[in-house]
Amino acid sequence: MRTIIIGDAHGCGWELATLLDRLGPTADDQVIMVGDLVVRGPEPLQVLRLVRAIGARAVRGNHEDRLLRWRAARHARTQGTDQGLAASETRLLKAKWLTRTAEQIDEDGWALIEGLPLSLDLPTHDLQVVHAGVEPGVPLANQAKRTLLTIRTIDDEGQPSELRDAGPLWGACYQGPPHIVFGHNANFKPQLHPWATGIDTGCVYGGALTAVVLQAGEAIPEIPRRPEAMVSVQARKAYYPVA
Ligand SMILES: [Mn+2]
Repeated sequence: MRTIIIGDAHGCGWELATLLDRLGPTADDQVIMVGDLVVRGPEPLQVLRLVRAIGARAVRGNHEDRLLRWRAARHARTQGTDQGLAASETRLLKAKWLTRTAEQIDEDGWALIEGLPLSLDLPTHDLQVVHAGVEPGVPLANQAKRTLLTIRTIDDEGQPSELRDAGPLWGACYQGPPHIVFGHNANFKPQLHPWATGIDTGCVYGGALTAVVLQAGEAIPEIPRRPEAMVSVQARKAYYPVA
């Protein structure tokens, strides 16, 4: 029985299908996604259908969060109650990629997205999965939702930041247990810290889709010593420009 944790798919249906083909998960394996299943890539519906078909679990990414807010804003507009919405919410309806994705999602896809938790606990591996990360020193139950969905670094005042260059990576400042597996901060190389492992290797930007593969009861290994614990599929192309 393996645990397979997969990075940010961002609507890259071909890459996800190829990675799953290569890993061949059976009914005994559990597959977990780190969020940002969709948006920006070409095949959101295919990704959602694959996730459902293999019974994968996932955490909510900031893009799923935006999709749910988009849907609430669209609903309010349809009902004529959008005057009560904050400008930030109605602005979502003008976001091109978000809208393009949202309009393709079917009822089953919305049900899946609605049900995504902010974190998943994998006690047999002594690890937790969140989309972006955690604020070091704060218990998981007390983490701000915004932090779980968007943190990248720790700024000069010791506060969580969404920015890439506000200060050190949060994972470099964090001490477990538990180990945290996360995505969000895309880079063509995985982030390997003593207590945190980042696996968003930028598939939608032309990088790769990466999975961590753990055997039953295994903690996250030191990847450089056991490279076969990480499996990647190169993206066929860059579907979205690097910011
Ligand atoms: Mn993200």
